[in-house]
Amino acid sequence: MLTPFAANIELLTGSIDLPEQRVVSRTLDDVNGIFETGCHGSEVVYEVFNLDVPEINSELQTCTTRLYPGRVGDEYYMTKGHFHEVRNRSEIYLTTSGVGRLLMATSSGETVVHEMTPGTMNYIPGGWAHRSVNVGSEPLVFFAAYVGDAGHDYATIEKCGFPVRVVAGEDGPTVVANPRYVADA
Ligand code: M6P
Ligand code: ZN
Repeated sequence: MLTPFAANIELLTGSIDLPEQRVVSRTLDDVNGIFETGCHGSEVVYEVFNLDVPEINSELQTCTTRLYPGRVGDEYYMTKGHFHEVRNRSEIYLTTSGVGRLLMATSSGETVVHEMTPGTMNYIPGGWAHRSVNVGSEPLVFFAAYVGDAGHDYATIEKCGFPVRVVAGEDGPTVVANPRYVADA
């Protein structure tokens, strides 16, 4: 049985005050291929601060994400995006700083896009891939909690892409169809 724990999260940055965290940092080199245009370099696009617990379905994994502002071509910085390996596992996000869009898609291509602003709680049901996009000029920071054994399936998104992209349009962030998307057969 786990011992209860508590953490203090800095809402503007997503920093967590516990030493036991596992930090994942993704650079432009790491995310090359997710944008229409290729991207290279050591600039950090986002960081994830994970408080790991056993990967079982009776526990909840929690983490914060700090997604920096920036663009590759006309697309805003975004996360790689994933399905859960155990497809029916759900997740919730709570945005604490910045402005973003949460892209969600099923394997057949049904798509839902929701806003992320401080105070927004997004519920991601099982079966929906998810990717977050920073459409603002400050870091987009959000807290996430998901079922312990969910796992991350990145391969399906790498193969199929997402049905939509978010690009900087004349009137601001615009959701457009991704012509290169293929539904997961
Ligand atoms: C959220 C959660 C994490 C995820 C992170 C970055 O915090 O969904 O599980 O790792 O976003 O997204 P990705 O793993 O797709 O790069
Ligand atoms: Zn997830």
